[in-house]
Amino acid sequence: MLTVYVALGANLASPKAQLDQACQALKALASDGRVSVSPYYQSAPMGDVPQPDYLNAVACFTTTLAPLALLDALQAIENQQGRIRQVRWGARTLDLDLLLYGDWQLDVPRLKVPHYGMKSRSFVLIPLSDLAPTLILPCGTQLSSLITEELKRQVQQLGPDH
Ligand code: A4P
Ligand code: MG
Repeated sequence: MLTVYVALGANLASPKAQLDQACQALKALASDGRVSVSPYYQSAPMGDVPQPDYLNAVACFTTTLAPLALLDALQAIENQQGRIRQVRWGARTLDLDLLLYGDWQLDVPRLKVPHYGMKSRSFVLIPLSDLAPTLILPCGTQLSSLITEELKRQVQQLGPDH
């Protein structure tokens, strides 16, 4: 049984409802049915594709699923919530990226963990550090060493009444 971290992102079709629904769905993948979820953060879209702002969060749970079985389960949740893959980095109802699978480092055609973009993305690092402020990444980097004031300025935490 391993602890895993999953990044959630949505910018279409009521993003907050999409994240709420995904957090419920993730409970089915957790060994004890429990999922810890960070606050939700709004940010401007990364990349050159014109699209609405994103809502992002990070979820953490323990699981007995093997890495590819977990990826299959995450993609099934994306599909259930109406994800259509059109443009890479384009708008989506729900994106679930596997950030960390225990302290594994894995690079196979369908799955690379740690997730390739996680060390530079404010909308991943800030919610991840809310959940696990003392986390050390599989490469040995302390998560806290990656959190800068500039990164914090790029995301806006959603209040509890949203
Ligand atoms: N794949 C490999 N490793 C992983 C992993 N660790 N987790 C493969 C999940 N999937 C992984 O992903 C393409 C393929 O990556 C999968 O089939 C899987 O086998 P995808 O979700 O179909 O495509 P994508 O999401 O368009 O590509 P990608 O590279 O995941 O996009 P990103 O990097 O997630 O970027 N701006 C803000 N503010 N917030 C965002 O969340 N997201 C994106 C998408 C762009 N701009 C954003 C945000
Ligand atoms: Mg993705």
